[in-house]
Amino acid sequence: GRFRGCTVWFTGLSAAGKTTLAFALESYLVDRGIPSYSLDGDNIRFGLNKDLGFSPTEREENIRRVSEVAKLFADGGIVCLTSFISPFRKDRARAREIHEESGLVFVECWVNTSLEICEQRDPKGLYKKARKGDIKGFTGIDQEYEPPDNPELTLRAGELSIDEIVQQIVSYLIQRSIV
Ligand code: GGZ
Repeated sequence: GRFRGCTVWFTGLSAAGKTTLAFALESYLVDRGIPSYSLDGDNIRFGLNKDLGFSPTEREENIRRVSEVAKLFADGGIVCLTSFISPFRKDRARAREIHEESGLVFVECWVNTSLEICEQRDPKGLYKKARKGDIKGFTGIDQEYEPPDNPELTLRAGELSIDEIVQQIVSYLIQRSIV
C-alpha cells in the first residue's frame, strides 16, 4: 500500500507501557506490510548509547542521538517508533525540529500512566529501589518528568487495553495519510 516514513515518539514514565505499545503497534503495521521499527533502551542503551547514564545531561545526549537515528529511519520510509522516557520538553521539542526540518512527520504520544500505577506495576523493582534511595535520580521520584504541553496523542495506558490504544494511534496515522 501507500505509506510514508515518520516517527511515533512515545514519552512517559518508567513502566508506563511505552515499549509494550510500540511493539504492539510495530507488529500491527508489519503484519499489514508497512515497514516499522522500534528503538528502545534495549537496542540503544546497550549499543550506540552504552556510554550514557541517567544524569540530566546524559539523558539529553541519549535523546539527541535517538532523535537523529529516528530521523534517518523515517527518512528511509520506515515508521520509526521510539520508547524512551524522554523527560525533558526541550529535548522532545528538538527531536520534533530535527524531523520537521527534513519534512518528516513527528507524532508525540504521551503515555499518560499515573506514577501511582507505574509504581504499582514496578516490573523491575526500580521504583522500590528509588524510594529506598538505592537508585538516585529516578524519573518521577527524585528527577523530573515534564509532561508534554501539546502532544499529538495522549494515551491512557493505565485504563485502556493495548489493542484499544493501538487502534487510537492507527486511526491518527490514517488521518495524517501516513498509513
Ligand atoms: C529512570 C531508569 C533509571 C533512572 C535505570 N531513571 O522501566 P525501564 O527501566 O525498562 O525503563 C527505564 C529506562 C529509562 O531509560 P531511557 O533511555 O528511556 O531514559 S531517558 O529517556 O530519560 O534517557 C528504567 C531504566 O532505564 N532506568 N535508571 N535513574 N529510568
